[in-house]
Amino acid sequence: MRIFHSPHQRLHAPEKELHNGAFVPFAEHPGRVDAILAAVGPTDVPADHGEDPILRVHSRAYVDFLKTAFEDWRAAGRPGDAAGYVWPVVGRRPLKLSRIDARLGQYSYDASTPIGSGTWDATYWSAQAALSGMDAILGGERSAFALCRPPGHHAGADYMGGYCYLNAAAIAAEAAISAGRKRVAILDIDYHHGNGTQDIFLTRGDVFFASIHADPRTDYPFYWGHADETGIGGGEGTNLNLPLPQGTSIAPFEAALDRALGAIARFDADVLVCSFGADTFAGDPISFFELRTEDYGPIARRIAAAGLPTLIVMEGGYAVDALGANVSSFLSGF
Ligand code: Q9C
Ligand code: ZN
Repeated sequence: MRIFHSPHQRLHAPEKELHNGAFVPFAEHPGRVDAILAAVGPTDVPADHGEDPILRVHSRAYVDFLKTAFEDWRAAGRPGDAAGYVWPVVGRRPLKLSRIDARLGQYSYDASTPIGSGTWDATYWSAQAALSGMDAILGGERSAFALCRPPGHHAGADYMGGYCYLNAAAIAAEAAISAGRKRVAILDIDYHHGNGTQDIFLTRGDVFFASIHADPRTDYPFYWGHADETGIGGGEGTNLNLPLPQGTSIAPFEAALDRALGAIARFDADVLVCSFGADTFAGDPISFFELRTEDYGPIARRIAAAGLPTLIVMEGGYAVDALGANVSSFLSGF
C-alpha cells in the first residue's frame, strides 16, 4: 500500500496544551509520526496541489487567519505559541476584528489547538498527503494511507479545534467529488467524534458521514456527536453517529462498525475515506476505550470487505509506544 507523508508535517510542535485545567506537554507531538514511520517503512512525498482543493472546504478568511496567526501573535509581542483565551458565544453578531486574541477566538472552539511557527506549513502538507492518497485511489489503487499530522477531523470550514487545523479527510473527500465521483462515504473511527467533518458535510446528500466514537455526554467534543444528528436539508439521512460508552471493547465496537458499514453499503458510495484514530487503544493516555493492538487488523478487514476503494487518513492516537504497532496492525487488514 502506498503511504504519503511530508517531512514538513514535523514542523508543527507546540509546547503545551490546556488539559483538565493544567498546562501539560502537547500530546499531538512530532514523535507520533516518528513512531508510525518506524513501523510502516518508506513513504512517498506528496505532490503539491496548491490551495484550491483546500479552499473547496475551508473559507478564504479562515485559511488567511491560519497563515498569519503566528506572525500576528509575535507582532503583538507574545511569547510561545498563539493560543486563544476568549470565545464568542453562539449567536453573537459577526464582527470584523483585527486583534489577534479576538481572531483566535473567532476561528476556534477550544483551548487545545495552539499555533506555532510551523503550524501552517505542517497542516498544509498534511492536507497534501491526503490529496495525494486520493489521487492514488482515483488512479485505481484499492487502498492508500495518508499519514496525516496534524490530524484534521475536528476542523470545520472556518474553525480549528482538537489539535486540528485543516480537515484532510474532508479535503480528500471533496477532491473525489470534484474529480467526478458521485457519492463519497467517510467512516470516522477515531475515539473522538469528527465534528468538523460532520459540520462540513451536514447539509450535503452526496457525502455520507458515519462516526463511531465515545459518547459526547462524557467525552470531548461534547457539543457534537449525539445520535440524533442525522443531517440537515438535502443532507438529511446521510449523517450517522454511533456513540459508545467509555470502556467499550472489541465486540460492541465491531457491532457498531457493522451498522456503519451497512449504512454505507445502502448509500452506494463510489469511494470510502476512513478517518482512523488509534486513540481507541486501551493504553491511550487521553481516551477510554479498550481496543488491543490485535483488534485493529480484524477491524480493517471488515472495512476492506465493503469492497470500496479506501483512503485511510491518520487522525489521533497518543500512546506513542504502541502507535506504530497499532497502525501496522490496522494497515495489515487492507
Ligand atoms: N481534557 C484527536 O484525537 N483535548 N483530537 C481534550 C480533555 C482535545 C483529540 C482535553 C482532544 C482532541 C484528533
Ligand atoms: Zn481522537
